[in-house]
Amino acid sequence: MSDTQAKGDNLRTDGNRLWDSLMEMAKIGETEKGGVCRLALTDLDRESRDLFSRWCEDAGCSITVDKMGNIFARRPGKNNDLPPIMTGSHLDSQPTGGKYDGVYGVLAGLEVVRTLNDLNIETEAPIEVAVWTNEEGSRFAPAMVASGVFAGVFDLDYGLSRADLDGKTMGEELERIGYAGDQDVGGREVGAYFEAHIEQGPILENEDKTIGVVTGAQGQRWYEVTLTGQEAHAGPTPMHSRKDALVGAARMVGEVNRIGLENQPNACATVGLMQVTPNSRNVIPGSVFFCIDFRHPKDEVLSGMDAELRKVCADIAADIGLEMDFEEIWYSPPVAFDEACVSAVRSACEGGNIGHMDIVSGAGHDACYLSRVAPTAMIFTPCLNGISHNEIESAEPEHLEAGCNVLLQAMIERANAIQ
Ligand code: HGY
Ligand code: MN
Ligand code: MN
Repeated sequence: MSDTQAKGDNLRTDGNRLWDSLMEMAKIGETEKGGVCRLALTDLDRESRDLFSRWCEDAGCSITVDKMGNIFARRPGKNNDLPPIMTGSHLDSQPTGGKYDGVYGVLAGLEVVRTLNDLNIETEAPIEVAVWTNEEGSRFAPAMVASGVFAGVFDLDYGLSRADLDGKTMGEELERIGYAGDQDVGGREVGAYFEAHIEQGPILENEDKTIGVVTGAQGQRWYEVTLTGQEAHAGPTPMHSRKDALVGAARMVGEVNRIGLENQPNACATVGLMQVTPNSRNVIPGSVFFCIDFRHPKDEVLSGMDAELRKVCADIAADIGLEMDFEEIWYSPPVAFDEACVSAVRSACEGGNIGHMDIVSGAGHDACYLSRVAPTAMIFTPCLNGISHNEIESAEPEHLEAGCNVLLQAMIERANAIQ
């Protein structure tokens, strides 16, 4: 490795190799509309984990798996007693997810390893590429639960006991797919954590910037609500005597939306999952289960939204005569990332003459929990029309390559590889 080559600014990853890996991984769980359905701990998730692990072993990494199924591909450094410089993201997807959400961060990490190999760069500290289990929070709630256990936010029993709507637990499913690892979860030092991810919103595209220097992420609150009224015949039952659980849920959905709109700019309020029982066209719904997702960058606003939601839901349930089980199942406060890591990302953009801007993440990421146990920052790249959590999710190869180059620079700087 010549002296000039060892200088950080001109190091480049192989964008074509990264793109080919993304397209290869996208075949696992691919959907007709060009997206992926690879729910956490399904056989397809196992297939993607196996492929990633094989690629990393081919690149000379050792693989460890912890008790939450988190995978760590480790590339040794000169001094392996140093805490690793870590990157990574997730391989699980939404039911109608895209090819890049999560996968990009995992394969950008692999591309960094492959590039370091190509250039014979030996970093001072070891490098690790992580795959975090169940980041999406789609099959199992809450989201980012496995990185949360790694960061000590949740205990292991809580994590393993998370169950899907069919009652299958994460622990059972980890065993079934062969990813119930033997390593303790977390409790070890991480020198720094960087996560590359598509923005999943329209800001970078609207501002015509290639990289988002992510300074933090907004807070989230998730709720599960079960309304119980009375099933009855849709014909003979007079309107005024009904206890219609779906009417109650519909009014509450309207209030969720109103609370979101009244806390602009920035508030987000969504009901994405609803189950109606018995879900028959001529039976008054006796029971409805639905989930609420609230977000805001300011904790105090999020608390205000929370208080208002609890009141309006109680009022609606009382008005219709419904029983209501209202549970807040998850609270993840707003996060500010580490100044030194954020500036490592920013200077990597400046060094590479890459258009960039500071941005706060609207989505949650495993980096939010890693930031509790390690200096952390994220690197965003644009996605077409800001659309994500949708099979049409799309990204430009050159943007993904630029993000990977920034990741390489930031990791090398922190791994103080340049002698
Ligand atoms: O919900 C989120 O923000 C992430 O996609 N888990
Ligand atoms: Mn993601
Ligand atoms: Mn996602």
